[in-house]
Amino acid sequence: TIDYDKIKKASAKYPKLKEINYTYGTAGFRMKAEYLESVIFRVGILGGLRSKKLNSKVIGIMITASHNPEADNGVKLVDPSGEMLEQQWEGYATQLANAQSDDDLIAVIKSIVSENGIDESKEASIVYARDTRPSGPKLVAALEEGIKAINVVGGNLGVKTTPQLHYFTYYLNYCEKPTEGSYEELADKLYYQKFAEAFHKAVGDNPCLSPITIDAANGVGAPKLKELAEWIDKINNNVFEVEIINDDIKSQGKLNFNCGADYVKSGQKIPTGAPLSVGDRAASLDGDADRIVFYYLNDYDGTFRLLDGDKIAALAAGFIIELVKTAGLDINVGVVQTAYANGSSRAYLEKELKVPVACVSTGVKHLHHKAQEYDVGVYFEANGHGTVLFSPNALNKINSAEKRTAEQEKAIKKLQALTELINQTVGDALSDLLFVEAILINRQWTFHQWDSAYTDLPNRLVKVVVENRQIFKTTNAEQTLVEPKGLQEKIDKLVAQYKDGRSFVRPSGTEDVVRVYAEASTRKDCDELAFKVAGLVY
Ligand code: NG1
Ligand code: ZN
Repeated sequence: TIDYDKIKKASAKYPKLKEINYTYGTAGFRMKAEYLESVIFRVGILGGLRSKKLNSKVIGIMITASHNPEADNGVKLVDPSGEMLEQQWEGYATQLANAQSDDDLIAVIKSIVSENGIDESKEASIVYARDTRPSGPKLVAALEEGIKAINVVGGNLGVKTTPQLHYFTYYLNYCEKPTEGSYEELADKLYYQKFAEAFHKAVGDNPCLSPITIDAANGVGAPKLKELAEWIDKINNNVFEVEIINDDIKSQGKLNFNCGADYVKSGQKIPTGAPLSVGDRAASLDGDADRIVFYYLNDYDGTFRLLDGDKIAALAAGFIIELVKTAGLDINVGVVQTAYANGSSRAYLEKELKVPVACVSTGVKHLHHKAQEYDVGVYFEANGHGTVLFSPNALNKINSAEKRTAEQEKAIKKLQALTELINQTVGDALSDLLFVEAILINRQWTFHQWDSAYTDLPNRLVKVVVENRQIFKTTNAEQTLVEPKGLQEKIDKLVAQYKDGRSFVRPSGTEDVVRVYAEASTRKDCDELAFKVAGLVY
């Protein structure tokens, strides 16, 4: 049961910083690490309440600030299925974090208990992990105090990628509960085993491609990818050759610094420590290994070519559609994007692949939920975060399909392998890496061949610091401003002056800025459009 005195006593050690107003946003709580101790203590309590509410199912908690600077940190909760925390509970998280005193905290807990009819006597359990940030251990200690205060069983997974935590949370709830071994080791072992085996199945006996260089952003992806690659080699060491760079997780100040997926995507340039030559293949992970972007140098002029989330979605959708057709299955495939997807990618998907494309608001949960509406839902944010969801209906059809010809049988087996190779709980840089590599191996494609499906329109994303970003209100999957009044009309007028022009403005959910996105048929036009729209906002 819940011992409110015990919570109150424990909470006294983690007083809320008076002047800060916390918000559980798109990526949970995220800010300078020193402001987070009280919040994370309280998140431990919230995890316990959520587990009790869901009949003792295991809740996941991840301590990370992803691609943000090393001095930042953050925390988010993961629901039993491995998905993000349900929206209504984000509100509870914000309420708990902002309770000013220990008494206020108790009052908020009691109100959550009564609003949800929570049975206080229910058992509860939580698994938690952190990335490699130096502030991690101290924050884990605060989390453990919160977990203890509400009398919940906690399983420390140690240092993990965000997607590993999601996957293990799902595993504990929906697969066989392990009876021996430490959770910390199992969360690695079960993960490596699953994805290494699925990779081999998906690759079949196709010849392997040239080595790939992975920039691990000096984060947790480095040691995890190294171990995963060893598992792959143990089965057959002739299939996948990876060289990991920016793998220094010991030195301070290196995490995400001038490297990683976010640096490469926003700057459209090579990370430091990556001497890239024409003919090389490379990719960058972010600090918690849930995003990946690929790149190479063009062989005729040596220019930098980015293969971002949109390109991954096009590759994945194209291959899956082909397999479904060959297999003769009645399965619909859809792609979900945000407004940041390049206009050319959308045109390619709709006109060439003839696949329905939905556009939703920024934030993984919006994409994930929309993707669940299709038999097979492919979703990727342009920044490289995404996955493919196979619905129970699709899995059923794939697993019970009649195999009339050898060709059909091959296509069905391949589809089966792909359903196992993609981490369906959340976007996962390591699983996505293997998924992309498996498709390229099947197709025997170079990066250039993959890239040639369509050419990105020149685009620009700029941040504008404004006095109050809350006054910017949007509709139409964030592509149209309803407030401040009159601003959208001005943007429309500007956009109309440029060939293939498109631009939209929205407040960021993770930073105190307004983002302006623009694309147009030439680099010059695009930059001019972005600059002019930013001028309207400022
Ligand atoms: P905001 O700050 O709301 O634009 C950013 C990314 C999202 C997503 C979230 C969560 C862009 C333009 N926005 O959101 O795609 O990754 O962070 O981390 O890349
Ligand atoms: Zn991340």
